[in-house]
Amino acid sequence: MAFQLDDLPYAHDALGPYMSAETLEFHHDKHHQAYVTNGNKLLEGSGLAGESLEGVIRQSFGQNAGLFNNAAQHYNHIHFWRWMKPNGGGALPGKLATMVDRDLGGVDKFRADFINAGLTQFGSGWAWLALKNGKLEIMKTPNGENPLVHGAAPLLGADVWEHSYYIDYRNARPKYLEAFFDHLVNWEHVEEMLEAAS
Ligand code: MN3
Repeated sequence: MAFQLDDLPYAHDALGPYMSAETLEFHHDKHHQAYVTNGNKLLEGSGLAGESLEGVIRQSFGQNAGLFNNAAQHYNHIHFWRWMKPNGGGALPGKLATMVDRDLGGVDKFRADFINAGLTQFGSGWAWLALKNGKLEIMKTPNGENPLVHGAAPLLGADVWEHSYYIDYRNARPKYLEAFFDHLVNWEHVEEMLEAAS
């Protein structure tokens, strides 16, 4: 199965003013495309070409760094585009809200801890809401790594590579993460991934 880049699920200028068309033109059309192009080259002859994307990620982790980085970033970005929507943010859907109260101390603490995970990820990486052993957890990972290789299911990820925010926020990663959580997150897609994982 070759990797392919799908179109964004909205127009490039649909997430303004929180994420600009210029950011999405670079991030989706160039960065994500590069993960797809390089991943396909590395998939050839890897012995994993028949696997699902998740299978490639799990089996290349710790074994084939080049393929893992590109395949994991492909997966992360497929969902990253769907984890955002125009006029996002707002109230959490019912099942997610109940589990956030139970496992993460309520939505305000979840917001603070998720943003803090993104702030304290030194260098490039991701902040995550994940489901592990039936409970919600906040995680952070370097580079392209994601919860799939840590026995967990990713439910929401914030890309904290500089390419995700430098055009719009320069070095202000906190402002980017606050805008992401408050104005961009597509909580319905998070709830769908929670349903699929539980
Ligand atoms: Mn990125």
